[in-house]
Amino acid sequence: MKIIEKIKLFGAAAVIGLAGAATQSASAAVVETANLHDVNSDVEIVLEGEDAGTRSWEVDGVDHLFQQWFYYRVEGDDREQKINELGNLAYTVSNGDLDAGEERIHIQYSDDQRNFNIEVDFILTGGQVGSMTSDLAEIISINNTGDTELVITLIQYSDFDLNGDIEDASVQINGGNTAQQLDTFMGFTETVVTPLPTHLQADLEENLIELLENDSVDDLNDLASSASGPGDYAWAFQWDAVIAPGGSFIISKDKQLTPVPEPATMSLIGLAGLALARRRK
Ligand SMILES: [Ca+2]
Ligand SMILES: [Ca+2]
Ligand SMILES: [Ca+2]
Ligand SMILES: [Ca+2]
Repeated sequence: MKIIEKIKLFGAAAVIGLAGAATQSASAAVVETANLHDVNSDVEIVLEGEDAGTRSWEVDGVDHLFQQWFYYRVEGDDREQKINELGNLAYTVSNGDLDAGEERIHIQYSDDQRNFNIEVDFILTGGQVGSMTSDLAEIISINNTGDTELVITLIQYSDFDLNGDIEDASVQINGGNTAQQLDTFMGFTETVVTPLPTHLQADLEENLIELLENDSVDDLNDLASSASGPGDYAWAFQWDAVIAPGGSFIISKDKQLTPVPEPATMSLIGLAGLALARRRK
C-alpha cells in the first residue's frame, strides 16, 4: 500500500492512525474509490475518509503522485479541513471520448446546514503509449445555495513524488499561477487558468501538511520557491472568495506531466545552440 512509503514523515502518529484504520476497516463500510483511465495513464481518487484525495497518477506504469486534494474553511471556522469532511458525497465517472476507459469524474460534497457545495471535475487525457506525457484538467466550483453571503477559502494541496520516489530536485511557482516541480528526466507543470490564487506556497511536504492539518487558521506564506537540493517537495494554491447568494466561484486548472532533458543535457544543448548562433554570425 502506498501509505507505507511515507510512514517516516508522519512518524508515530501515522502508525497509530494506520492501526486505528485497520481496526475500523473490519466494521466500517468500504471507502469509495474511483479510477480513471486514458491511453497510457491511470488516476486513482479516494473519495472519503482520512486518506481522501487523488492518490496516484500512473503514466506508462510509473506513479508520479503521492497526494493531491482540496481543503476549505468558511469564515468563523477554527481550522482548514479536507472537502470530503463536508459529506453528502455524490459522483459520476464517465467515458466521453473514443478511447477505452472512463477518463472523467464529477464529484460533489455539500454542507446542508451552511448551504453550499463544492464540485470537482477531472478529465484525464493520456499521451501515446511510451510518451510519458499526461494531462489532467480540473474545474472546481464552489456554489452558494443559501440566501446569505458565503466567505470561504479553498486551498489546493499537491504532493507529487516524480518518478515514483519521494525525492525531487525542486519546486517553483512562476507568475503567481504556474507551479513547476522537477526530478531527473521528469517535469510537472500546473497552470491555474483562472482566477489568480490569493496566496501560494512552494515548500517541503511536511511544512504544508503541518499548516493544513493543525488546529488553527493559516494562510499560505507566498514563498514561490523551495530550498535547493533533493527533498520531498509539494506546493499549494489558496483562493479567498466572497460568494453572493445563488452565486458560484469557479477555478479552472490544468496539470501536465512531461519528460524533460537532464540539466546536464540541457546545458549541452544550450552550448551547442550558442555555438551554432556564433557560427551564423
Ligand atoms: Ca475513454
Ligand atoms: Ca522523485
Ligand atoms: Ca491550519
Ligand atoms: Ca513530494
